[in-house]
Amino acid sequence: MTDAATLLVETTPEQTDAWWKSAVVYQVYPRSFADSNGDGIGDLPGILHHVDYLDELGIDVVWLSPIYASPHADNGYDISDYQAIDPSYGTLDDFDRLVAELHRRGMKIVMDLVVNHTSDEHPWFIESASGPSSPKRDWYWWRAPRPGQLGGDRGAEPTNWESFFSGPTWEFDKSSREYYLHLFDRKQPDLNWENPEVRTAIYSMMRWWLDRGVDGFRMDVINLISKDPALPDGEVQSPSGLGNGFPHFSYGPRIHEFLHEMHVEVFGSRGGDFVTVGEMPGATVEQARLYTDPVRQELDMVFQFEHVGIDQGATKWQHVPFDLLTLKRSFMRWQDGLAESGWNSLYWNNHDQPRIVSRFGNDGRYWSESARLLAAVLHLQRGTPFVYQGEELGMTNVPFASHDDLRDIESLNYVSEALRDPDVTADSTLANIRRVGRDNARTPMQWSAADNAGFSTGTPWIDTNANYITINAASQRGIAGSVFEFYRSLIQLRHDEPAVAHGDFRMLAPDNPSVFAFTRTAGTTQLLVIANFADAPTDLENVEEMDLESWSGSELLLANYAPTAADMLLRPWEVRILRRYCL
Ligand code: TEU
Ligand code: CA
Repeated sequence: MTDAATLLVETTPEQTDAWWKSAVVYQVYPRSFADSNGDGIGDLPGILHHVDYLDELGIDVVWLSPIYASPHADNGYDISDYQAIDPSYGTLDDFDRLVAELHRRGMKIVMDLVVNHTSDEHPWFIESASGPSSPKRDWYWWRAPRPGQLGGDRGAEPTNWESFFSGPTWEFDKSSREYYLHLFDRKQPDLNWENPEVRTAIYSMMRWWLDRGVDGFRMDVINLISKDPALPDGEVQSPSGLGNGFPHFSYGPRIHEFLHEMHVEVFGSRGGDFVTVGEMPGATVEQARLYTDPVRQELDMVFQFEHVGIDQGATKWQHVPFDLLTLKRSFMRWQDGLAESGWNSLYWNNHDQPRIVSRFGNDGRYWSESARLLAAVLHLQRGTPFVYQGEELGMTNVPFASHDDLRDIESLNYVSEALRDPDVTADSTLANIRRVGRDNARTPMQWSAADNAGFSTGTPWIDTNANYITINAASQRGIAGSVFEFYRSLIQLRHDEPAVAHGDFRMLAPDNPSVFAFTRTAGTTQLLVIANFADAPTDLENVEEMDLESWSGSELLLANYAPTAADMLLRPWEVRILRRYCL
């Protein structure tokens, strides 16, 4: 394996205008996008069938959540064969056809790379678990019970860490009387990246997909691949009595070395125009600047979680009321922090987050206005926007009626763990899941008002959201003022107006509790975005820095209300995007 350091100096062109900086990415969650054979599960031919729709929306890149062979304990984020398509999604031929069709229309495809862990049904783990003398034993993290403790007992785990999916991060193996590490579910054992054989196998697998025409990777929890080999206990913070291992199993001592080595070994000699985005819960601005600094050849972008954590307490299940000032301060930190080097990803939604219009908007009286406002405020920032399937239609959270409606392992594990506490009621867990559960993002795509929202002719693996009758693609495509057409216009604006991709960002009225306003400036072109994050009108006369006088005569590029004379009054959830040229 090439010595990473030597390559660093040689090969780093300044990527000022890398293609992905003016691109928009669309995330497809294959299980819930479109079912072509009536088994109730979305699949690759279903995606191929809707490439027209993606083309019409104008997106540049399709990111596919995992489609690899998997026992689906975590809906594919538990992979048992990295180079096989799961039969429920189709075949490699189906995949090749989709890649060919996307490329024919000038779109690119990004695969989900899940290499912090595999499935426990992956041959690597089966061999590793075959016994302490297995040549692949060190491909995973096996450890003896805590000294003086009996294996299998609560408290005997090698560390006291709490899993992302509740409970301890160690599973006891009776045959070898050792534990293996799983930061997520027990069916997702963590790979040991300290072992160079593991890294070599992963890099060759990635090159195999690049050879098949893939244009890049979204890298799942890539911040967890380097851990503190000493495996120290974590501080006990949560009611479960388990410890917070995050400081010990994330952003470890070799993270930059591994990311650079991966870049060199996988992309180094290919010179192709690939894109990589690393999912990095907990990443700070300072860390992101390093990971996305093109000179370092690690990642192009990261997914940071700060803005999707502002309404959460110590755990995602504890609610903190939404506060616009906190949101604005977070975006300012990231916009200013990566202004000189590095690059932001921009997202409101993905398959792990609740629907934004229900979360930060108003999915009742101002459903359409707030969905479009949220889109504009995100897409006009400096960075690469990611649209999650259904977001462009304003899909909302789901009023799950009972726990039987749920499918997500994180939520189901949360319920069983929470109900160990007699003071916790089943209803309270359901209320929390209605608010932030991941199944909110995973109900079938709402194509039309037909049965099952036009998603399937069979019984969907998870029920549709009953509001598909009114919220669906068929009732929005080509309809002026629809959420779909608003997203299409935003994406067109990013393609047509360079200031959207490259303009300097400046927040206005940062201390105003209901107005989110900022400018983007590129040369003599300046854009102004003004948004009223409230059910009540806002009079801009009382908003500092809002001298709209100087914008009179400017061009109204996009808005979610018809313009009125009273332009100093922002109506509920009103957003306007203006352009002027400062000669
Ligand atoms: O998510 C990692 C991650 O951060 C999530 O666990 C997140 O914190 C949580 O879901 C928020 O509720 C990635 C994938 O996106 C997720 O779907 C997988 O379940 C997880 O990794 C394990 O692969
Ligand atoms: Ca199917």
